Amino acid sequence: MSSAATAAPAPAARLRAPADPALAQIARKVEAGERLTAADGAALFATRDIHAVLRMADLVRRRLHGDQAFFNINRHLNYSNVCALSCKFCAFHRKKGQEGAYEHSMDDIRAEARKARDSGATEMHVVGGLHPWLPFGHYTDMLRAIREEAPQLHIKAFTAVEIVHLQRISKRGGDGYEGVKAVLRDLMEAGLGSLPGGGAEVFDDRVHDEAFKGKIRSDQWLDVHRAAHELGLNSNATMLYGHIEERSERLHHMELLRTQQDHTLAAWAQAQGIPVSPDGAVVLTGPAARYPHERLPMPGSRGLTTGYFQTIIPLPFFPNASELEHLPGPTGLENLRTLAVARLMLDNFPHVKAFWIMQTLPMAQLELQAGADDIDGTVVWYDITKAVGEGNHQETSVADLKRAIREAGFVPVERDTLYRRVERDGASWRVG
Ligand code: V47
Repeated sequence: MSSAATAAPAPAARLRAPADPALAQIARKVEAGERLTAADGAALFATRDIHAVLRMADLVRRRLHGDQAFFNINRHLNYSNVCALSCKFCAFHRKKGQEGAYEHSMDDIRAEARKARDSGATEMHVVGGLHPWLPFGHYTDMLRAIREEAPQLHIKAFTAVEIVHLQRISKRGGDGYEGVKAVLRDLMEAGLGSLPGGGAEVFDDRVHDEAFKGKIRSDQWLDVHRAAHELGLNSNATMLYGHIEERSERLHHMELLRTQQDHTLAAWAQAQGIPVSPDGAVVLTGPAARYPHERLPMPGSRGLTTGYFQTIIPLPFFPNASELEHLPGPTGLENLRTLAVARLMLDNFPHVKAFWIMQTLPMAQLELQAGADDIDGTVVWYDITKAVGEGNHQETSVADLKRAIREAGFVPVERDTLYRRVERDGASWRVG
């Protein structure tokens, strides 16, 4: 199979000795491709030797992806901001009838899909609030409308909390896990191609109860993604940081994701001859000589009968206009460090995304050198977070994305949602 992920890897590299002796053993583990513990993660967060942390993350990133950096041509569609919840960190939600509340009509959605198709986009990322009274059929109609207008477009839609909301309103298949699966099947039948990583926030009950009470908890979020994976859908995971959570809670979040991914990838790893440690750890790492087949899970990989988590996306908290506006939000250094720690701890996630909309493009460029291999895409419209003074037209051209990637020292690779290389001739494209 030809794919971006099977390109020749960078040769195995050695790390310069960290200035902080507390990092020496961690650096040795990273070089050897061994799993890091939560205590290692805490040391990576605590050290003043930030350069050593970034170098370790860069080594892992280059071992997986060489000098490739991924982007896509996509469009985000926030179909409605009307939401039954009132999460404190969120400036997007409105109540029905409140100033600024909106619901895009089916005609608007069709028009967006046509624009996406005509501009050669490969993906439509569709999420919204938990609308209190739109019926389930509205969501399947929305997917069908997009598919009718733009059959080639991959539809990545609905965060886990939206899926649970749809399960409740559809009353399909009961309240539990089977009900989630029934809803996902209906959505897949209507055109759903994968799940985005949103709504995970931070997997911690204290933070949940303080900042996003009413949202599903971590176990339900993880179950929705497990159900999606069992049905063959790929998905992503986010982590919203820099608000009221502790760094230890970020590490716990990463550990829960990592454990679930271990279970998901176990059969694939065995089929590929990738060692699975006695405690079940599947570490995706080089050098390539240790992995004679494919080094990364990709659609169609041998032994892969389910979907899996593709990408971890650390999201820096934007305080503007939220109920937590008094908080300062994370600094640039904290953004770099958190992304690097995510690359190091989430050793079984193929990709780490620096979402330029929230990180900013200059920050995403730096993060490519700190563990990120993806910066998301052209986006066009984005309503969930806005840079100060900006509206929801937040678009970057392909030329700017490529320039940012090249300037950071990497080779831009256009990918589709599933990280397959895209071959393009203007607005027409195919997976290579
Ligand atoms: O779920 C909301 C977060 C997420 C704020 O899967 C905020 O490829 C920061 O999930 N400050 C939506 N973050 C975005 C998202 C996403 C983005 C790009 C790519 C993918 C992917 C997923 O944004 C929400 C929530 O966690 N969010 N408010 C805020 N004030």
